[in-house]
Order: sequence, then C-alpha cells, then structure tokens
Amino acid sequence: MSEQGLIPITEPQAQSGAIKTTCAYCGVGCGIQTNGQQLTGDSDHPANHGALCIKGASLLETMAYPQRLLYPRVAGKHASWDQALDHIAERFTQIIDESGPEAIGFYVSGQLMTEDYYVANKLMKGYLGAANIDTNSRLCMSSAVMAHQRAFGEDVVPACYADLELCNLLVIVGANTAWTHPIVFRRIQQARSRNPQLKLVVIDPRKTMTAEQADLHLPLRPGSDVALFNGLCRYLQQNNGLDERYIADHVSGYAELSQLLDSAEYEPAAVAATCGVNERDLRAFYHWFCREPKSVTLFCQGVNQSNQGTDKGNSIINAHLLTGRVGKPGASPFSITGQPNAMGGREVGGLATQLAAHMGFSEQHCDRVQRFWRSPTIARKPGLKAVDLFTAVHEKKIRALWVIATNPAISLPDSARVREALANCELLIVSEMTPNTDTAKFADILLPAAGWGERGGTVTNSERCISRQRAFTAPPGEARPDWWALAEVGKRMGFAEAFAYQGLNDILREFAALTAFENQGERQLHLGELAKLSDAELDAWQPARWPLNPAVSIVERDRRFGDGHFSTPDGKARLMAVQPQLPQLDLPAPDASPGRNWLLNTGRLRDQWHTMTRTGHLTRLMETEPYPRISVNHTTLLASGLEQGQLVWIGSRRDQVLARLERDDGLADDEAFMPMHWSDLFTARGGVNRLVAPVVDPISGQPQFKQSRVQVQPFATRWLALWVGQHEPELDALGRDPDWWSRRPVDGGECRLLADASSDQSQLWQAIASRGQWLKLPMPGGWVAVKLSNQRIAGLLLCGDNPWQLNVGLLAGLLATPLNLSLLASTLEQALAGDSRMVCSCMRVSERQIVSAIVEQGIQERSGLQSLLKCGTNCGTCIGEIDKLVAKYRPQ
Ligand SMILES: Nc1nc2c(c(=O)[nH]1)N[C@H]1C(S)=C(S)[C@@H](COP(=O)(O)OP(=O)(O)OC[C@H]3O[C@@H](n4cnc5c(=O)[nH]c(N)nc54)[C@H](O)[C@@H]3O)O[C@H]1N2
Ligand SMILES: Nc1nc2c(c(=O)[nH]1)N[C@H]1C(S)=C(S)[C@@H](COP(=O)(O)OP(=O)(O)OC[C@H]3O[C@@H](n4cnc5c(=O)[nH]c(N)nc54)[C@H](O)[C@@H]3O)O[C@H]1N2
Ligand code: SF4
Ligand SMILES: [Mo]
Repeated sequence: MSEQGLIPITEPQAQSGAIKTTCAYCGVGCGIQTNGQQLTGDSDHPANHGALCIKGASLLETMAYPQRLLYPRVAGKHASWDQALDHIAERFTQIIDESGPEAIGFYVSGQLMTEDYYVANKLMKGYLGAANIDTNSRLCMSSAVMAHQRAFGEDVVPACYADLELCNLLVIVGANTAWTHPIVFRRIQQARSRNPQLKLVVIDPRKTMTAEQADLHLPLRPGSDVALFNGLCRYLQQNNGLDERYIADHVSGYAELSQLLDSAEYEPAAVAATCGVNERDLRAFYHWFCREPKSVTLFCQGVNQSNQGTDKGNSIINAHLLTGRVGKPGASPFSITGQPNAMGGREVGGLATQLAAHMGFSEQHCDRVQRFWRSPTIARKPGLKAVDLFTAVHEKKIRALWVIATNPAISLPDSARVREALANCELLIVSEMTPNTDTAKFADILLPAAGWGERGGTVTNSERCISRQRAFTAPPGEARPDWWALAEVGKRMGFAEAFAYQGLNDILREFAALTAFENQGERQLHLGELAKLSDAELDAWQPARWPLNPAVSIVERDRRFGDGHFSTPDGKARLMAVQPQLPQLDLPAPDASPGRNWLLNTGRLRDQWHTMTRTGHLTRLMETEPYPRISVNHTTLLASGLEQGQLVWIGSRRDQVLARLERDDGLADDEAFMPMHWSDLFTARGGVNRLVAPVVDPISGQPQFKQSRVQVQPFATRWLALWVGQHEPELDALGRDPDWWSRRPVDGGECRLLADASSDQSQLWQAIASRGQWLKLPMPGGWVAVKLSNQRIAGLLLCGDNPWQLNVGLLAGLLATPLNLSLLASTLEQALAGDSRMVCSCMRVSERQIVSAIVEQGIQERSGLQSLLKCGTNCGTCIGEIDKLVAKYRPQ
C-alpha cells in the first residue's frame, strides 16, 4: 500500500532513549517519560511535575489489550485498507447523492488527538457539507462550553492549576476530584499542607473521598445547585460582598439578575430547605466566599450532566462575576475537563454546534472558514447533538455513521435504543483498537486504530496547556492513526488536495493558521505561533498554554479575562438570571415496593476508565472494585428489606440490570450510586445506561446522567459460584448462560463470578461433570470442583454461600500446577479466609495490612503508616481512606 510510507510511525527520540509524552487518560494531562520499557512522570511537565496516579503509571501494562484489531474488516471479513477505504468513500458519495450530506454522521471523541479531530471536522463540515459530527464531549463538557459562551462570549477556561494552590478558598462542586483528577487533587493536598488557611468546601450529594477531606461538605439535594448559587449571589448583595466597580465596568445583566434574586426563596434559610442542607453550614460557606477574595470554584460532571447543566455552570460563574473573581491569581471559576483532549476537541470545533476554531455558524464565520479551507461547500447550520444524532440513526435519517474512539453502546443514555440504532444502521463504521467493544460488535466496517504510544499528536488539558503525545513503538498489524483513515476517505471522495497531509505537523500547522486567520484578537483561541514552526520544532514542542499569539506575553497566557475584557461584542461578561429546576425523572413503576424506589446517581471509580476497554484487563486496576455494584446507605438498606451483598435487579422505565447491593453511608436516604464502567464485556446485565432516560439539558444537549428513578427487586439466587480457570468455564451442558456472570482478570487465567435463579447446585454440578475430568470436594458452605487436565489443575469452581470475597489471586496461583491435595486444601482455606480490599493500588497495600498496623503495631497516625507500609505515598488518592481507617481503628 503506497500510503503506508507516509505515516509518521515514530518521532524523534528524546535524549537518553526516552521520549516525552502525556497520559492517555484524564484531563489533568500529566507528562510522562518512557522508553517503552519503563515509565515515569515527567518532572518538567507543568501539570504534574513528575507525579502520576495509578492509571497513568499502569499505561505500559494496559497497552497489552486482550484482543487487538489488527486489520480492517468489512462485513466481518479481513479486508485491505484500500478495499475498506474505497468502500467507505463510494458509499458516502452514493448516500450524499441520494439523501444529501445530512444522511452521514460522525461520532467522535475527546480521546482523539487534535489532528485527528481537525481532519474529521474539516471533512464533515467543509467537504461533505453538513455538521452532523458530534462527540462524546457532548456527554461531558458541553454544558460548561455553553456556560462559558453565554458568560464570556467564548469557550475559554480562565484559570490554571496554580490557582488551586494560590487560593484560600477552594469550592469543589459536583466533582470527585480525589478519584477523577488525582494529580490535581494531590496538588491541592500539598497546597493545603503548605497553607493551613486554604479551606476546602465540597458540594456533592455524596460524601465522596473528596468530600471526606473537606473542611465543609454540603450534601445538597441532587440537582439543586442553581438554588444554592443564586442564594450565594443574594448573600453577596446583602452582605457587602459585591465588587461594584467591576460590575459597572465589566459586567452586563446585573438588573435582570437582581430582579431574580429579589425573592425570599434565596434567603439562606429557604435555600437550606430547598437544597436539604444544614443552614449553619450553608451560611458558613456563604460567609467564607463573601469574605475571601482568593476563591476558586472547580466543577465537573455533577454540574454538567444535568437537565440544567448550562444554568448550573452560569450560576457558579455569576458568583465569580459579582465579586470580580475571574482569571485572577487564585480567583476564578474553573471547569475541569474529563478526557485527555476534551479541550482540543472544543478548539477544533468537533461539537456539532460549533463550526471550527471557536467560530460558529454566522454567515461571516462560515464564509471565513470556507475561504480558509478553499472548500467546495460548508455546513451553514449546526448539526445534531449526540442524543439526537442517535435518534436520527434510529429513524434512518442518518444512513451511515462513523464512530471513532468512543463506545456509545455503553456510554450514551437509554442504551437499549442506542443499540437498536447501531444494529439497524445501514452503514456503521467503527474505528477502534479492539474488536471487542459493545459498539464494535455492531460494525459493518471495522478500522484498526493506532493508539497511545503508537501514534503521536497534540492534546490540550484542562488549563489550556498544549502538549504532544509521542509514539515510542510501531502500531501492531495494520493499525493506523485515525487522521490518516479520515484523510484517505477525503482523498478518495475527490478532495485529494485538501487532505494531502504528509504527517501530523502539516495538520497542526493548518489548524493553527485557521485559529489566527482574520483574528485581530476577537477570538482568544489563537495558536498562530505554532503555524510558523518547522517539523523539527514541532517535534520538540514543550508544553505551553494558549493563546500562542505574539501579542500576548508569556505571563498573560496563564490566565484569561483577568483584565475584565471578554469576548462578547461589548467586551463585558454576562450575568445570567437562571431559575432553579428539578431533575426531570421518569415516573416510578406502578408496582414499585415502598423502600425500593431510589434516585440513582452514576459516576466513576478511582481505578477504572469509562467502559473498561482500556483498564478492565489489568488485575491490579480491578482489585479495588471487582464487581458491578449499587450502593445505598444503612437506613435505605434496612427500609428496603434487602440484604447487603445480595444480587438485585435494578429497573427503570427503560430496562433493567443486575448488580450487587452494597452499603455506603456517604449517601443520603433513598439515593443510590452505581459506577458507570461495566459493559456487556464484563458482566451479563450491567451497563447502567440501560436505566438512564435520554433527558438532556435543552441548551447544551448534555444528558442528565446523574439522576434517574429506579426500583430494585431481589434476584432469586439459587446458586452462586466462582470460577478461576485457564479458560472460560464450559457450562454448555446447562444449555444456556447462567442468568448472571461478572468477569475479572486474574494473572494466568479467567475469573468469573456466576449466579443463577433457574437451576440448583446439583444441576450445576451435572452440567460441568459431563465435560472432562473433575474432582469434587466439600468446602465450608458448599463444594469445590477441580477441573483436571493431565493431572494438572485447569480450573476451580467454588460453589457456596459467599464467593464474593474469595481470594482469587491465591486460587489462580494453583492453575497449571500438578494436583496436590494438601496444597489444594491449605490454599482453599486461605482463599476462604477472604481477600482484603486494596486501599493503596500504587504501593499495593490492603485494608488488612493497614488495620493490623494500627491495631497490632499501635500506629496512631497516617504518617506512621506511610513510613511503615508506604501506602498513600505515591499519588495520594487513598489518603482519605487511610485517615478513615486510622479514625476507625485507632485505640481511643
Ligand atoms: N478514575 C477515573 N477518572 C476519570 C475518568 C474515569 O473514567 N475514571 N473519566 C474522566 C472524565 S471523561 C470525566 S468527564 C471526569 C469526571 O469527573 P467527576 O465529575 O469528578 O466524576 P463523576 O464521578 O462523574 O461525578 C462527580 C460527582 O458529581 C456528583 N453529583 C451528582 N449529582 C450532583 C448534583 O446534582 N450536584 C452536585 N453538586 N454534584 C452532583 C456525584 O455524586 C459525583 O461524586 O473524570 C475523568 N477522570
Ligand atoms: N451513566 C453515565 N454515563 C456516562 C457518564 C457518567 O458519568 N454516567 N459519563 C459520560 C462521559 S463524561 C464520558 S467522557 C463518556 C465516555 O464514554 P466512551 O467514550 O464511550 O468511553 P471509553 O471507554 O473511553 O471509549 C473509548 C474507546 O476508544 C478506544 N480508543 C482508545 N484510543 C483510541 C484511538 O486513538 N483511536 C480509536 N479509534 N479508538 C481509541 C478505546 O479502546 C475505547 O473503546 O461516558 C459518558 N457516559
Ligand atoms: S491524573 Fe489523569 S493524566 Fe495524570 S496520570 Fe492520572 S489519569 Fe493520567
Ligand atoms: Mo467525560
């Protein structure tokens, strides 16, 4: 294939054989140094100064996907790139001829590089000529984007990470930063130990690990943020907290906001009642915010993923505008991004509601972008937002859909409908690293993508810092960077000149030139300096914050809008008079039992990444939370009549799923929490988005993932068993899959927990006994069946009362060993004694070790545990949990 020679597979090596790159996971954007064998944090990177959390530190290990997609596949058959790309180009051309360009959709991702994103956007909007390209950032950052645009006139994050260290009051709203942005949280922890004045307030319905470490936690009623921040604004008015000069000079909309706030419903007592928080605590927060000029408000999905996500963002920004605290050292609102290049996607214009490079669909912008692209056509109006895009696929208005670097079968709300749409789509193209995702299973054409470490590119993190990812190994098989596949389709559709990129740097320079094109300072997004750099200079690029515009000095680049001049037509920021609204919920099922009718919140776990395609196969990342769960507090558990640890059905008006019922006293009564991560790859009926209604914020189109109405019912477990084996268990003789299973990785094999409601233990034994050679032994609470192959142990099936806590690592150690009955008995005994939960994944320290150091060795302080066991000494994410254990077990 001629094009192959053009792909820049490796980039120049940094000295000492190691290259500098950035992490593939969260929006903190940590710098990494690696030679492909070892990996460390990059001590020169401004985001992390050398620190990494467990996900970043495990990147080399996670690169070994259990199954990589190595070649293109068309209709399930191995195809050449030429065949696949020609096929796509022909079908696109045909569909456009028949149904117009709106019949084609792209659904892309904040995990793409800026270059991939730019080419996708240019192809769709400038060459196919419609704007039906949206991204998973719609599910993630679109409310913040709209809030920024409404308030500042442009989607610009005014702050940088240093502000989190410079402030004296840090308010975290709807974010579990300790788990989701661990290295930012570590910087906060360190700043707090240097500056005891720094107060941390956390506003979250759950007492998360972040809230555990706060000076004040406001466990507000889900969805009530706008009332809380409107109350703050009124408090500022009434307690001399306004910066009147700033408001007069730099802000519009004050009269409308004042009128809204002129209501007793925003008095602290009334707000406390609306939000369900203690009035004294609320007043303490208001007082602190009113008096402390150096305050930063950090927010994420508890704000964005709501039916009024945009309004929530604006209500936070209002409080900062009223006090003149925007873009100043230690004083700013700060929307933090989720994915590694969520910000880069916003820059190129990957959202259907933007055209390109911070320009919209005004005639002037469309003409300007079209002239720059010299394109035959240009999208003239916004395209469909993610949820609507999939509705259009479902309705067959979109006939061809290209999904790149995202897993919508799991991550979009109302998954049953999304799956129907994917299954019935006339032409579904999926670009992936693995064929084994819930979305890839529906694809007509699968394109193998080069992933982290195999391809380079540019990313922008939460603080507008542009870094480069660099390749250090060749992609396997015929995997190729996504931009290349997109450009090839463009060329094959007849746009050879527009997509004749020789490599990443050509694309980056073109994008940078677009940001500077006819930009006399109206658009803050200005990367003009990049456009002038040579390949060698771009390859050696060091992280830097935009604007990259000679008119803006290096110091000024740290923060934006600090001078009070905004990107609006009149240069003033806009206050938005926003009214509180309740979450929009499905009605409860008519037969829902009292006490089993809960409000479901969803979010992330510390050690997993999204749909687990990247992290679920690594034993040590699965150890802390190996099974899908739903948690409620003690009171709710009692009221439900259900038991902690049992399997339950969780149903909504949409669908139902199964998970283990667990207790978490950090939740309010009748509020439940489920992690978002489990997919059909890891459990029989997981996928929390089966339950979530496709309710969206009307302004941003972002789904309300954080609130759903659900009902629970017990699952009538008749047997529960744990399988640890070299291969998957053979249960064909059962005639079907067991009703429930959940998979976790173990070293050297497969591990599954299985449960069934329609057969009993003896039927299970019969089902396996008919296949191969087995040894069945009694075990306390049940039995164990040992599968033998040439007198070696090939698998163990433990059927009993409580296989949840068995130490699977010890059992896996028996695989492939010759049968030795006394060793088997002693290992079983130890395994039955249970596994201890891993508290510190980085240093691999379990709860049992920590408790024994406290109880048996009399260690009274966290610092003692840190020096003895080293727990909490790397990324610091588990410090809150260590403190909790110290408080619980320390002799009084
Ligand atoms: N370990 C890990 N880290 C990640 C990711 C991951 O998958 N795993 N993903 C990355 C991505 S893409 C993103 S977007 C970020 C997300 O980062 P976060 O937003 O910090 O994470 P979430 O767990 O989704 O939700 C945040 C919190 O919102 C709270 N919440 C729910 N409803 C409300 C409400 O009405 N009001 C308020 N104030 N709070 C509410 C929830 O209880 C939850 O604790 O994480 C990034 N980092
Ligand atoms: N209930 C609920 N649902 C949610 C959320 C929630 O809080 N609650 N959060 C939402 C948010 S904020 C987000 S960001 C989404 C995330 O949801 P998704 O984007 O669907 O999740 P990922 O698992 O990150 O999927 C990325 C896929 O891209 C593949 N991949 C990785 N690198 C590359 C590459 O370079 N090229 C290509 N072609 N493929 C690649 C990976 O193998 C993986 O399968 O989920 C959303 N859904
Ligand atoms: S904090 Fe985020 S960017 Fe940094 S190492 Fe962890 S996952 Fe990667
Ligand atoms: Mo996200």
